[in-house]
Parts: sequence; structure tokens; C-alpha cells
Amino acid sequence: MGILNVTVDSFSDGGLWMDADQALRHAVNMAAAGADIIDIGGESTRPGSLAVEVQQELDRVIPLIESIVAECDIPLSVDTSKPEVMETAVRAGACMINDVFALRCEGALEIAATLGVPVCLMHIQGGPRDMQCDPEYADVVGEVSDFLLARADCCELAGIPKQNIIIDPGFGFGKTLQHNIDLFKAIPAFVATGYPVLVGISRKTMLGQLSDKAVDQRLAASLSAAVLAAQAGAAIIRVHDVDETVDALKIASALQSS
Ligand code: YH5
Repeated sequence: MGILNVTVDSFSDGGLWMDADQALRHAVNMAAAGADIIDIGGESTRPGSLAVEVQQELDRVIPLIESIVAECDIPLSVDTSKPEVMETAVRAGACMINDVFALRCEGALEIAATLGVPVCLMHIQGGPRDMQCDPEYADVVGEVSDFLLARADCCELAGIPKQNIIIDPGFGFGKTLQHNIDLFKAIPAFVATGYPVLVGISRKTMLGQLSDKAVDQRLAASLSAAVLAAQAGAAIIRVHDVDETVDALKIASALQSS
């Protein structure tokens, strides 16, 4: 899954793809590089970021979805928590919803069920503004998996079929380095739930902490984590650097013994 941010304050590529034509070209390049899906987000979820109004998010995301759909047939996911954006994006051609609030905003669950597309449910402790203020867990893996399984049950009750549910531990969303490490090592346990697992770790702070590298120097760290996540059974890896990640995953899959 290639990341396409259309925000002005995203952490690692903020403002880079704000120009509509550039954003479209970046999407086409990621598709050509081997992305299976492109995740389009119009609201930054970086720590301390501000909520974006519905109309502003629509203005950022919908024209881009329309232009990508017109240009190539790569599947598109919309990274949003707002039911209005989910609905408009899917009607414009997006075929998946990626929600860091796991469909807990008012109306989101019902709209997602009506739209009939796959949904990714992510775990977050707190909200984007306060999530990195001293996150605490008694048992991080147990709590995150209980949360995700409970949200998956809510989705099924609301009419979302099991095969349309993807789960994500939410690396960096209300977690310390140790919490992120514990969750990463537990990827096989999340995979064992039977739901496809999405891992989003590309360029994140935990990789900076482990490699002592600035955000624009985390490619090797991101590739290493992507290979390990795939080997642990993750179904979808959300990344900035599609071309490099596709190579890394190709080599890992060709050279690993089964
Ligand atoms: C995710 O994990 N993450 S947005 C900070 C960075 C680099 C990247 C400090 N949306 C996820 O990508 N959706 C985001 O450098 C997501 N899973 C799902 N499902 C944050 C992000 C980032 C933040």
C-alpha cells in the first residue's frame, strides 16, 4: 500500500503532494512501481495535529481520487475517520476505507456497512492531539488485540462481512517505543486471529529511535521492518517508498526457505 498524503502538515512528507498534478504523478509512479493499492489521506494524524473540517478534507481528497481513477486502475483506499468523506470517496471510486479511529466516529460504522467495501480498523490510544502523552498499558498486546476484535465484532453486527475486515495494531498511535516493539513481535498473534493484518511503520518515530536517524534517513530501517512484517504474516504493508519496498519484498520472498 503506497501512501499519498494531501495534507499540508504530514510528518514525513508534509505538503509535498499538495500540488494536484504532482500528487497524481506520484500515484501513477507508485502504481508503476508495484503498489497494489494507494492510500489517500487528507487529514494529518501526526501527534499534535489539528482536525480538518469536512469540506476541506473533501476538497483535498475527492478531486485527487477522481483524477487517479481517470488515469489508471490502481485500487484506492481513503484514509479518513469522517463518514461524509468515506461516502463521497467511495462514490468517487475508492474501494477501501482506512480509519485510524476504527469506525468509532458517529455514523461511520453505518456508512461503511452501507458502502460495502473493505475496512481497515486501527488501534489508537487517545486522539492525535494527546496520544503520545505518556501512553500506558498493563498488557499492550492483549489490550490492542481485545480492542481490535471488539471493533471487528461491532462491524460484523453492523453488517460488514468478516472477509471485508482488516486489522492494524496502529504503530506509533499512543505507544512508547517498547509498546511498538512488543506489538511488532506479536504480529503473528494478530495474524492468528484470521483477519488480514495491515502494518504501517514506514519512516515512523520508532524506526528513528532504533536507528538514530532523521525522518528522511529512514529508508533502510523501513525496508527492514517491511520485510520482517511480511515474513510475520502481515497482508498489507503501508509505505512511502513503494519501489524500494517492492524490491525488498521480492528478494525476501525469492530467497527465504519455506
Ligand atoms: C497506520 O499505521 N499511519 S498516518 C509519522 C511518521 C511517518 C509516518 C514520524 N495512517 C497509519 O504514516 N493508517 C497513518 O514519521 C495509518 N495504519 C493505518 N491503517 C501516520 C504516518 C507517519 C507518521
